[in-house]
Parts: sequence; C-alpha cells; structure tokens
Amino acid sequence: MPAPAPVAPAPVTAPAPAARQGWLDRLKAGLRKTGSSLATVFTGTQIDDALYEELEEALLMADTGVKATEHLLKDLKRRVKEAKTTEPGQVKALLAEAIADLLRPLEKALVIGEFTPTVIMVAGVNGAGKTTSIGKLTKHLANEGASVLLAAADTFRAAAREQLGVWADRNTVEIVSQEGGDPAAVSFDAVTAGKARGKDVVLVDTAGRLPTQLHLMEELKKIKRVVTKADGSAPHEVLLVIDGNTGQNALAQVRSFDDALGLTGLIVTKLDGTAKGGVLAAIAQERPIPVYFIGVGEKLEDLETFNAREFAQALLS
Ligand SMILES: Nc1nc2c(ncn2[C@@H]2O[C@H](COP(=O)(O)OP(=O)(O)O)[C@@H](O)[C@H]2O)c(=O)[nH]1
Ligand SMILES: [Mg+2]
Repeated sequence: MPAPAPVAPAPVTAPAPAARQGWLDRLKAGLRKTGSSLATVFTGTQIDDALYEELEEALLMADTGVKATEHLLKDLKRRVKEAKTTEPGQVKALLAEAIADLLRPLEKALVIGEFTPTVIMVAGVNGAGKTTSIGKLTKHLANEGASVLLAAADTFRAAAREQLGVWADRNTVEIVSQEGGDPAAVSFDAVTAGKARGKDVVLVDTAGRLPTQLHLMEELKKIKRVVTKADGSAPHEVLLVIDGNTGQNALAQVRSFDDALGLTGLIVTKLDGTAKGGVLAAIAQERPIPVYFIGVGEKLEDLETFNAREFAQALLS
C-alpha cells in the first residue's frame, strides 16, 4: 500500500460562515448565565462609582479573579475617559472591547501537518470532558481529511476504553487499546503504530487525575517521556481539558498541569450553563496558555475554535 500523501501544515479552522453563525448563537445561549449578571450592571442611567462597584462584584462572581478584574476595571475607565462616554450602554460595548483585548493572547489555532503524525496528548481531571472532546476533535480533523489514530491510555477503567471505542467507531478511525495495560506502554504502541501507518494525528486519551495525586502526575510525566522515546519530536501538543464550571479551580489546574507537563494548549468545556465564564479572563491574566477549543454542549458540533472577540461579544450580548 502506498504511503498516503502528508497533509500540509494547516490550522484546524473554523467552519463556513453559516455554520459559524449557528455556533455563535449556541455560544451566546451557553454564556447567558455568566453574561446576565454582567449585563444588569449597565441598565442604570449613570456612569458612577456605583456602576464600577457593581461591575467589580459581577466580574468577581463570574470567577474572573482579582487580578484580571482589577486590570479590566482600570482599562475600562481609561476607555470611558478617552471616548468621553456618558451612556452606560456604551460602557458595556467598551467592556466587550477590553475583554476581547485581554483574551486575544489565548487565540491560537491548533496546527497539524508539520509532523507526521502530530502527536497530541490530552490530560485533565476526571469528568472534565477529555474523552468527549477527543471524540469531537477527531470528527473535526477527519472532516478536514486528516487520518486519526486514537490511543486509549485511560487504562484504569474498562468503561473508559469502551467510551473512546464508541467515538472511534462513530468516526471510523482506528484505536490502540489494551486490556489492563500500562498507559505509557499503550501510548508508546500508539505512536509507533501512528508512524508505521502514516497517520496524520495520534490523539492520546489519559485517565483523569487531580494535581494533588502526585503519583498520578508522575505517571503522566512518564507517558510524556515514553511518547518522546517512540518519536523524538513528540508529543507536539500537550493539551489540558478544563471544565468551565469549576471557575478558579480550573485556573489552579492550569497552573499545576503546566508546571508538571509544559502545556501547549487548553480545551475549555461546559461553558454552557455556567456562571463562571470569567475564568478565561483569569487564565489570560495569570497563565496565558492558548485556548484551542471551547465546548458549549454535549453534541458533536458543540466544540469550536476560540475567538476572543466572539467570546467577549457573546458574553455581553
Ligand atoms: N454540557 C456539557 N457537557 C459536556 C461538555 N463536554 C463534555 N461534557 C459531558 O461531561 C461528561 C464527562 O465527559 P468525559 O468526556 O467522559 O470526561 P473525561 O472524564 O474528562 O474523559 C460527559 O457526560 C460529557 O457528555 C460540554 O462542553 N458541555
Ligand atoms: Mg475519559
């Protein structure tokens, strides 16, 4: 069998404008809980200290964190002064711009095709949405013509292997899985197989763990080392999946996993129905790791590329 032609390096892009509009509506709906308390701040008739105090409180309640809240208030006051704004409604629009500017460093596309395969390791706490996001991402990649191999390195529970297997079947991609196997060994086999079979992407699903479970964090480091043994340039991406509902706790996870593994990107899930969507601002302020994708639901199409302006506007719409 001839080796498949390598895909040229390309960002995993956003869908066509019509589909993007549908996504924007879902994003707005998803962020409504976070946004509604922010929006009520601007329903008064004056721009006064009370407005800024209310805004500070609303930002903190949305888990924006003290530092990012301080930064946003200062930046907003400067913008209000510059624009000589007198309408609270206009202040809201200026806040959207301030938030977009703060979040912009998080905007980055996941690029595949530079390496064959591009090896992507996925980590996070239990239930954050790792396996679901991998399933959605596989679909995304397959749509763009990339061949994907899944590695079931969450070997603790049979159910976890089966869950990934369902996503593999649904997307008709291959999976490397081993009953009761060692997660590092499964990852090694998958990367080796990905190279031999000329796959474009190998996605490694790992078991959930807390940063405080030091032996499990060591295991994760071992998986990373062993992946490098299978392919000297891998892993090309180390992604952390965080549950947007966990607010400031998610920020703590970003810090710990980054210290342990050196993260290259984030996937933020469950932004639908959360009142803590401000956490992205806290991440931008304190540990600006690119957000490749955000999730606003359980369906396949509910994972999309992150855009700072869209996010800020959806938040304050
Ligand atoms: N509402 C919502 N649920 C999600 C999202 N992403 C994942 N989930 C759900 O979260 C639960 C845990 O997901 P799973 O992928 O198994 O988490 P894992 O333990 O990190 O692999 C499942 O019920 C998913 O359907 C999201 O963006 N929004
Ligand atoms: Mg899982």
